[in-house]
Amino acid sequence: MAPYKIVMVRHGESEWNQKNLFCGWYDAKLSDKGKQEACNAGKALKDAGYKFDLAYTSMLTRAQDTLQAILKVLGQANIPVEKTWRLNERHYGALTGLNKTETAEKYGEEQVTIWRRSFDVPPPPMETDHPHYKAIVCDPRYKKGPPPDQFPMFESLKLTIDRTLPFWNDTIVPQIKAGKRILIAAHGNSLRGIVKHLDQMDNEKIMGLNLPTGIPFVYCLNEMLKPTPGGSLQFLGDAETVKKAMEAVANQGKAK
Ligand code: DG2
Repeated sequence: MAPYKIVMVRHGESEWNQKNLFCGWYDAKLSDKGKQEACNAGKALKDAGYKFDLAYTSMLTRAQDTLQAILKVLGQANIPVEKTWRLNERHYGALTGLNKTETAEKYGEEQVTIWRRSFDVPPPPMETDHPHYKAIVCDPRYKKGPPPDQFPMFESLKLTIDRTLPFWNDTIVPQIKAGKRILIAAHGNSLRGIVKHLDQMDNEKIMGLNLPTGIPFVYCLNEMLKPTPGGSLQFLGDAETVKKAMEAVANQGKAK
């Protein structure tokens, strides 16, 4: 048996996922479907016998509400939860609030795929006159971090990984090694960064990974915290449903 196991989940569908808008650091709420997905994730974990000692999530409501819904179903609403901006979604810069299909129609599907899935090409920066600039930058939840000189105005996957991995290495890894059973509720791209790291995926391969909303996935790790054979990215859901959900995420950036 693998010595360590960790469970991660992308939040349930948000109201902005539903409208197909680039969301990033905008604090969209869960849609009704997303709330149901979060409860279903809790049921799937309960049926599989999971219990947790600790949970981690981002500063964003959609991930926090997903986590709470899951913990409620598990009867574990009181376990310690740490929230950090380091698990936030990647910052989508100037694209924040734009419709993904309309953006593909305007700039081309190829450009949108580069913005959504390339490793190190960032979206254009969010300028101070962007309609959501103030709501994000002046949000009191960020008083304790990131420091003003590190507050992102855009992020590629690479930049997202650069701020997520220190938290993984310095905070989560010691708890895994201490034998704590951990659940992380976060976002499509902050989790893609962790998956890339764990599976040592190259920059090309990570482009093809689209994480579905609200379907928990498990990693079984050895003493070196490397995935055991067959222990990578095991979704708690039937293979066909997961495949379709992943394809649907990939297709969000297609023109009509
Ligand atoms: C989505 C991911 O983030 O979008 O920011 O629009 O996981 O918080 O819903 P999430 C967003 P894509 O990278 O899949 O376009």
